[in-house]
Amino acid sequence: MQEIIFHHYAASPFSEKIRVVLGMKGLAWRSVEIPNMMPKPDLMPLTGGYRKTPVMQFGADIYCDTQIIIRELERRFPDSPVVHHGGLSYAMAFWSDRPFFQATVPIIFGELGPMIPEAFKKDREKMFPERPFNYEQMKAATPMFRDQWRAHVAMIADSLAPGCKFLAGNEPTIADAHCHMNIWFLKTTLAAIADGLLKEFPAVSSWYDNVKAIGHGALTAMDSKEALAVAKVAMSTARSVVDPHDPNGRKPGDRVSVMADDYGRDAVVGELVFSNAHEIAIKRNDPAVGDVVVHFPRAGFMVMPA
Ligand SMILES: N[C@@H](CCC(=O)N[C@@H](CS)C(=O)NCC(=O)O)C(=O)O
Repeated sequence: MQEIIFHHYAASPFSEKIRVVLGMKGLAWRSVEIPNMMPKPDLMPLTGGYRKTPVMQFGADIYCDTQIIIRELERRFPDSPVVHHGGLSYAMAFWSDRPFFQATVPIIFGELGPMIPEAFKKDREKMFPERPFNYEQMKAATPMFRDQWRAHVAMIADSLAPGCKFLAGNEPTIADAHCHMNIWFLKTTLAAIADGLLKEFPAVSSWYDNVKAIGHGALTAMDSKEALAVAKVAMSTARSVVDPHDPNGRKPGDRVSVMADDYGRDAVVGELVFSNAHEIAIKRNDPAVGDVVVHFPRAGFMVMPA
């Protein structure tokens, strides 16, 4: 069986969501530490330009975005399912990844402001070209975002049943990972602010401790160069399939460009291998890795002819 190779960094909340899923599923995985800003010289040959964190690799198959990573982990490891309410749990990811995340980020950066390195600010301005990285503005807006953050946590509080360890009972599910991510982000960067906001919700704090206790599965470090070498000798397991319902009549072999529709909109260009309502897989080549197939979710991504 191909090893799970996970490209991430410790402080990344989206990575933490996946680390928790790996823990829930009790999986062993290889951990490749990537930089928290560009350049990412050993990641770009794999993704073809997608620069966000995290990325998952199985041999010569590369998965970009937590949505498709979760789907692929469920597909490859069906004996320990964590997604029980299929479609709607992926809808819940949008809540965690967009409005809840966008309320968490300014609270953190507004507070850390002057401590943030210049290179990091410049990098994030490139990722959000329409928005300057202005921590004074973020700080000024913090009261509004604290209100938002509290409202999102209240939604979690209202979903916890007395006597249950997790949101759906005594076994963890993907809902726990989605709900945990932003609380983890605030707690690990600004514990006092998080604890102040959580005081009102003691049940959320107990639930949070239960999710934390799941751990991250069994990880062993891998050097980024080794990950490139794994891709180079592997062959993608993706098979070419025509999507009979593609609303735009795309077919295998078409050259397409895929990019996120929110931020970090770097386009990845390749030849379509297969696509369906949930996933698009494109083949590309890089001298460092040979042929690889890069997989993206459909919701939240744009596909254009290249
Ligand atoms: N929709 C993406 C969002 C990922 C994301 O925004 N990740 C942050 C880090 S947690 C990021 O890429 N930051 C810039 C970087 O790491 O270079 C996903 O679900 O994976």
